[in-house]
Amino acid sequence: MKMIIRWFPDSADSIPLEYIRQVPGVSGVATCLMHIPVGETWPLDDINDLRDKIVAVGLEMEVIESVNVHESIKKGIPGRDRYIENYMQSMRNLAQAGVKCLCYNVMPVMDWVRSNLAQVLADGSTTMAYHHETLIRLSPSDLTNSIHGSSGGFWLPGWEEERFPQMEEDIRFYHSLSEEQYWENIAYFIDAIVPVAHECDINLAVHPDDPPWSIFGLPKIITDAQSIRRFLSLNDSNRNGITLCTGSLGASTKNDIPAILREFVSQQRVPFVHLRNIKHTSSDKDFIETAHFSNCGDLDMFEMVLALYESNFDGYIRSDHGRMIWGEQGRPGYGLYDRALGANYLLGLWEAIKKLS
Ligand code: DNO
Repeated sequence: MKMIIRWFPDSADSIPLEYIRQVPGVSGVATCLMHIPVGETWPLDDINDLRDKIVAVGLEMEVIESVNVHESIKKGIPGRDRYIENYMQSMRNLAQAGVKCLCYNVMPVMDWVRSNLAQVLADGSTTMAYHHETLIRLSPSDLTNSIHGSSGGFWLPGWEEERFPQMEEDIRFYHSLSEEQYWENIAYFIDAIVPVAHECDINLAVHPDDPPWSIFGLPKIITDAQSIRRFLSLNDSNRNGITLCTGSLGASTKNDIPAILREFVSQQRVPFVHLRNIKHTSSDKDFIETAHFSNCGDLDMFEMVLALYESNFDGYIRSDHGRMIWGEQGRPGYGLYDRALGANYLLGLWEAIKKLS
């Protein structure tokens, strides 16, 4: 098991890489190229430059999060093959630079979403919150303004500005596409990329939908154990895996996360885990992101780590979104302090379970 931390290059992160190096037990970062438009090939030289910068401070770049999937592929429209070719070439280039795991998602139009990026908690820290009724009343432009306006000068990952002008039109497009057709479009993409993953020894790790239910009438296909089973059966290779995100799946109270971890880790289909905690608030569809410690949220992190350990998990874990504490300013969810606390709490659980086993 390797503990890593997500980090964004090109001044898109408030945290110097050297600080991440100082977090005990952290071996590397999950990162990405920020300057390549969605759908274009990631050039080998740029990937190598990024890796060299990371390796120079004593960290590894074995995980990429994410190479985003062009909307044409998700829509299944003419032109998608060019973007799939580019995706495959990016995979080859990443593998050549030493990348072992590629996290991506198949959420239409937008990546994860929250209604408030800086809700003040009783202890004075701030955190991200999701309030369903508030969110669904926002128009796409209200949403993009609120995401952009309150993200401290950064945009949320997957919320690149270039997507904004098409958002309303894209949402309308999906209203006339059935969920089955959406699955077919994704299957077409998976059929193409899994053989390349084999050829270049890279593990694909799709991220579940966040939140794990439909918003704005969009298809959301990776939301629970059954849909993960279906996704993995699109191609039975264990290169076709999942990023098991406890916070995304845990937003649905119907999901038994330790059972999900045990099922898919023991099948060797989980190369990457995002471990974070959430707490439901006014209803089952409303939640805040809490500190990692079990007592702070609804998810029992001991049970999560135990499930990983007992299923012989051997991939990458990252502590996930943190609160903003100790006056830190930075990307919502991606400050250093709370994620460093989280990483060390999780490493402590792992060490204790290992020694007691
Ligand atoms: C949120 C992240 C996601 C994830 C993408 C993967 O914090 O987990 O943005 O990186 O969905 O493509």
